Amino acid sequence: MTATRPQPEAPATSAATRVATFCPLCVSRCGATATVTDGVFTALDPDPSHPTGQALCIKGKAAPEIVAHPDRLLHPLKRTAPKGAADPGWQRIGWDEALDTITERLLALAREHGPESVVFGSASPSTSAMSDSVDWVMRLRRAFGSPNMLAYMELCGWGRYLASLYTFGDSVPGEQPPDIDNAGCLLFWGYNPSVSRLAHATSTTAALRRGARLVVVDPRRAGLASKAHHWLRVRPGTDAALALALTHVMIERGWYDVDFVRRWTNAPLLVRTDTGRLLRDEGRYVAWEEASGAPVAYDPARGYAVDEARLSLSGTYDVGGVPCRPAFDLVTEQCRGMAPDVAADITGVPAADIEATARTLWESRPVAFYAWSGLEQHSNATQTIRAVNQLYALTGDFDASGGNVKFAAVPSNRIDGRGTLAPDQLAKAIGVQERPLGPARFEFVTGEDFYTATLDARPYRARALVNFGANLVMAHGDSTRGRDALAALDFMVHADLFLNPTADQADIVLPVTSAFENEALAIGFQVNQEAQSLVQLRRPVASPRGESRSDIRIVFDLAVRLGLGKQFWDGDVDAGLGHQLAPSGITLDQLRADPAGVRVPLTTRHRKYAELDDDSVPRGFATPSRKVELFSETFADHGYAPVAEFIEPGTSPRSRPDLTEKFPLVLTCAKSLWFCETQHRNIASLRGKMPDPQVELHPDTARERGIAAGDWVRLDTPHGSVRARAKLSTNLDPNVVSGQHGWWQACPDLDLPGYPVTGPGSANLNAVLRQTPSDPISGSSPLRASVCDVAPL
Ligand SMILES: Nc1nc2c(c(=O)[nH]1)N[C@H]1C(S)=C(S)[C@@H](COP(=O)(O)OP(=O)(O)OC[C@H]3O[C@@H](n4cnc5c(=O)[nH]c(N)nc54)[C@H](O)[C@@H]3O)O[C@H]1N2
Ligand SMILES: Nc1nc2c(c(=O)[nH]1)N[C@H]1C(S)=C(S)[C@@H](COP(=O)(O)OP(=O)(O)OC[C@H]3O[C@@H](n4cnc5c(=O)[nH]c(N)nc54)[C@H](O)[C@@H]3O)O[C@H]1N2
Ligand code: SF4
Ligand SMILES: [Mo]
Repeated sequence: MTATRPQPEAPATSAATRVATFCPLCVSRCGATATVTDGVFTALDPDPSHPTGQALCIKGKAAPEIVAHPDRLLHPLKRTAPKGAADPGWQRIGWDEALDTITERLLALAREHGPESVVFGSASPSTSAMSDSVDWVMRLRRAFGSPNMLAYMELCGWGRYLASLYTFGDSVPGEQPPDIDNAGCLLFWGYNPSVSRLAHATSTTAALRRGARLVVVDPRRAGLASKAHHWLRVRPGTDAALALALTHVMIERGWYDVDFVRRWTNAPLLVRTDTGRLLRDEGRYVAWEEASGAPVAYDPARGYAVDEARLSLSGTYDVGGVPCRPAFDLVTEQCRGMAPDVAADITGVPAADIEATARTLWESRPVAFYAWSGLEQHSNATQTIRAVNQLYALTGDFDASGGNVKFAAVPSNRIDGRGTLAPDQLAKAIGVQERPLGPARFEFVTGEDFYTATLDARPYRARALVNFGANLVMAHGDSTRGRDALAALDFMVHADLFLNPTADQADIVLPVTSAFENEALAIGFQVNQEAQSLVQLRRPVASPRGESRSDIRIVFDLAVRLGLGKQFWDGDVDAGLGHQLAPSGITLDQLRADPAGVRVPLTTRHRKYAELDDDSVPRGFATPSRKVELFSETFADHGYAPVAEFIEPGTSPRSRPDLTEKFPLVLTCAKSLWFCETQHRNIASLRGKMPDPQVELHPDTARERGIAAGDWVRLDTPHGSVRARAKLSTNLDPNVVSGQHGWWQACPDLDLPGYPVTGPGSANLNAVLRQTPSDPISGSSPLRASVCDVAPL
């Protein structure tokens, strides 16, 4: 079918050429070899000589089909019908008209309402080639003056990048990934790399072969869970209870690195029992020295005056008439309240499994962990992530070989403009008033806050969106509200390879090249030291379809028109990339001459927190106390629990018994192997593998409802119904159901239908999920723990 399609124009070559490259379609960024036959990009294969090239998934192999797809956007478009109309009445326009219109509208809005009224959006770099260019979009946003970036930070970046800052002062596991090659035990918590990050899955399989242990915490026995030494089938959204119970066992049995806890966490610091705050003595923190029975001051810039081994971790001590307890005593107490039998009742994980897993974690150190979407999309996300981070801190394996390691990086210049926005602009970030520690503090706006700003002018009206690919309407909960919000904007630009339900609300649509038609720079591939040491410039292996342009080209051109050329090398992309590369000593010419990339010899340094600073004091951690903060005074300052706690999900059978009669089942979701998020249902070789939306449920649950495997069913939530086909899975808890989001697109090649975004016949899970009640700290949406029922259709 695909062979008969018109093929893109391509550079003239005589026969099959093979070009070293990498696939940027998802976070894995697998090393690959592209085949170009008679000028046409025909195949993508794994390149085992590349540090992420052991395997390619089926989506990567379908890359030529994606590039050549007849639905690709080929020209800039402008809408001619009013917003909200069923047909936007797209009319082809030229690039000059498109860019001029955008420039004129954005400048007018900035003049009249401030640059903050313009929000910039991006598809997640984990599910698109926006990893090539998202930093440039950030630079443009900041140069323009807007503190508002809409990029799913609250749905899958928060825990990995930002929430962990409050415990470790570092982005763990985002920028400090598991050292899978050297780990004794891998802990995957709400993470299924077999689907979501192939490079991690292949190295985990190798680690298992050499005898590493694997612990998987997941309501579904998916991917590597079937090979795990412990698979903990947690009830969705109760992971904090499980983490606290595991920590309890570790503390009770002494299965934790007490030396690390004393020296490198703030566990010894005294907490006043009267105020619940850390005790201060002339501004310094205070701990208790066991032997002398006296308080000891702790100054982050100088350390303790005594050896940390002497510091007390439990008990109550009188300091100047105030009873005080070491922070660790509070942690211990919090965990004691979640003993395995208590946690078993909440989480559904048998107490014996909790005990056994704690033992495995201790006995097969070093432990390396990854936690992702399973923990992110919850009303209790931040405290859950704190609880998992706390557990990890107790292993003592932070930045140790085989733990979570910050591998050495090739030196480069930051290009995202971080730190350039003035404080008064930062203070206008949408959501920062309500959640001062949340994503808005880091210039990310949540979906819900963006919709509120647009529809209700709170805290002010968001008037424009400059959107690079993101399919907001399908990706955030409450698609109807999303569509209304976009329709309410004064102006919207959408840059993409394909139209989607979000683009339908745009004023101007810009056609973007696929990753295989443009050049892109990758400095490091993250997963291990070898990968981090590779610098590669992906070469185009096909000519741009139609008039499409790369995201970077669009950013640079817009910047120049907006009068921001100075920050963008007057539109010279090569000069920008050269600036980014400069500290590495590598040039663009060098990279163009060798598409396989340049490997920079780098050595991993471990336990960098123990390295001494200029004053001969250990560098420690980038937190206020310079220690791993098991007790977060920052949280206490904002009225949040300073020690990790479990909170029942906001919409669950326990928190909402009023809903149980109609919606007795717990609903969660997971990604699909065959598609990235809401994309790729139009690609025949992928859709053929998974023709219909699916919902997984237990055979008993199905039988009780008269549902057989493969039946079309109705998935009912308190917010409506959507359709899917039943997949029966004996491994699921009979009370838990797992759905899929992202179904809207048709595949005419296979005669397979699309689905309405909302209303009758819809298969869009997010039409019947909501963004609230959200996590009070981050605004994370509860997409992974809510209630539902299933009925035959
Ligand atoms: N219920 C539920 N909802 C979820 C999730 C879930 O697990 N359950 N997951 C959430 C998560 S983790 C995320 S990250 C979001 C994902 O949401 P998005 O980041 O919006 O990702 P996609 O839905 O894949 O849509 C990506 C869009 O970008 C376009 N695109 C692809 N590559 C490029 C490129 O290089 N440049 C440009 N300009 N456009 C490109 C695609 O054609 C597509 O239209 O969804 C969230 N929504
Ligand atoms: N093939 C493919 N790859 C992708 C993507 C894709 O759409 N398709 N999307 C990309 C993006 S944007 C992201 S963010 C990553 C995400 O990568 P992952 O986080 O691995 O993705 P998920 O499958 O959504 O979630 C992981 C696991 O969490 C489990 N889970 C669900 N609820 C809970 C819970 O309450 N607790 C726990 N412990 N686990 C739970 C699910 O059953 C699932 O197996 O993948 C990226 N890679
Ligand atoms: S896992 Fe698949 S889609 Fe993702 S980068 Fe690798 S080949 Fe591409
Ligand atoms: Mo994501």
